[in-house]
This record gives sequence, C-alpha cells and structure tokens, in this order.
Amino acid sequence: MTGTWKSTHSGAWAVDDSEARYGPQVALVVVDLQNDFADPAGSLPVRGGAEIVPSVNAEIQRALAAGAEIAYTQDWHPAHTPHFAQDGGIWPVHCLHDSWGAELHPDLSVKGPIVRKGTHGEDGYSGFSMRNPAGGLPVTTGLDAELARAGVESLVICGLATDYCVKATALDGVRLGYETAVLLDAIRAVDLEPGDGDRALAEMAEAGVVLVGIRAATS
Ligand code: VGL
Ligand code: ZN
Repeated sequence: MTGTWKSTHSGAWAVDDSEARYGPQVALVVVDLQNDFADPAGSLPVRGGAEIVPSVNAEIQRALAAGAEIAYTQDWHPAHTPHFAQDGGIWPVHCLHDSWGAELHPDLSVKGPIVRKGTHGEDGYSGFSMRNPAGGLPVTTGLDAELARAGVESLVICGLATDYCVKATALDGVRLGYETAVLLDAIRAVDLEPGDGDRALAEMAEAGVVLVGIRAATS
C-alpha cells in the first residue's frame, strides 16, 4: 500500500485516512499494551494508557478486514536486567516475565503473533532489536523476520509508550526500510519530563515517520 500516506513534511500532522491504510503488505504493530503500562495499578503506569485500547481494537478490526498482518510486542524482563534502576538502569521493575504486569491488557484483541523483548536481560526499547546486557551488542527480537516472512513493506504502529518503545520501534522501522506510520490517537507517552511525548513525535516526523490522525490532548 505504498503511497497511501499523506505527507507530513515540515512536521504537520496528517489527517486520518484510515480506510486506505491496510493491504496485504501492511502490518499493524501493537507495542507493549501491557498491564504494567496500561493499568493504573501497574508498576510503570502511562497516563491514559488504558484509554487507547478501544482505538487499538478498532484499528485491529480494520487491519483484519483488509487481510493485513497484525503483530504484538511484549516487554518481558527477568528479575534482574540493566534496564531496571535496581541494576543500574532507570526504570522500576516492570513487565516481569510470567507476571500479571507483563500480560497484554485483558481487553486487547489479540489476532497475531506476539514478539517478546528483553527475555534474556537485554536493555532497550525497540520491538526490533535490544542490546545484550553483557557488551551492549544488538540482539534482534524476531519481529523483522516475522514481517519479512509475511511480505510486509509498510508498518502502522500504535501502543505504549510514545517516547520509548513506540518511538524506538518506529525509528527502527524506518531504518529497516519500512514505510512507517504512527497512530496519534492510539499512543500515550510516559512523559518523565513534560514534553517528552511531543519531542518524540517531532523526532519521528523528522526521521520520516508519518504521524496519522488527531494528536491526543494528553500527548
Ligand atoms: C517501555 C520503559 C521501559 C515502553 C518499556 O514500552 O515504552 N518504557 N520499558
Ligand atoms: Zn521495559
């Protein structure tokens, strides 16, 4: 479906053209829509995280109707990883393997493969590639292989969080040669610093990611 995106040169947000988005060479990638991020009782709650579930599910229906591939990423950490503050990183313990917090949100419609990241203690954010805890070398997650197997050329990305895993996944998507779009009403930011979400959007637009839809007021 090359050529269906509206141009966002100079950072202007594109208008939603949802009906035209999907085809067999397009994949919807739902990033880290997990309890620890989406549920207010989670260990790293993203403000408004659960609010996006209905728009993500609606998007999943559109993708299904068009025969598009749908893939999910899942943050899946061991008890100790340089990703966590207790081990030298910056985050509270979250998305511990096999825990409630790591489960995908219970209302999320799951219609495709789930790709886990961080399983062996890797640090990082992208759904495509993380860094080996010893030495920092990149470790691929299997998402690129999964998409290549399905003949995917374009990505539509949504989920959590705008300023970390959504951004890193979208930037890697562009680097790997996918035409990459992000859905503004189906993402939310951690905003450790106010404005992080907006800066992430600007960074993605600058890299050639097409920002689609209406930007959420909460950024
Ligand atoms: C994420 C912080 C730590 C994310 C994952 O999914 O955006 N953020 N781990
Ligand atoms: Zn994490």
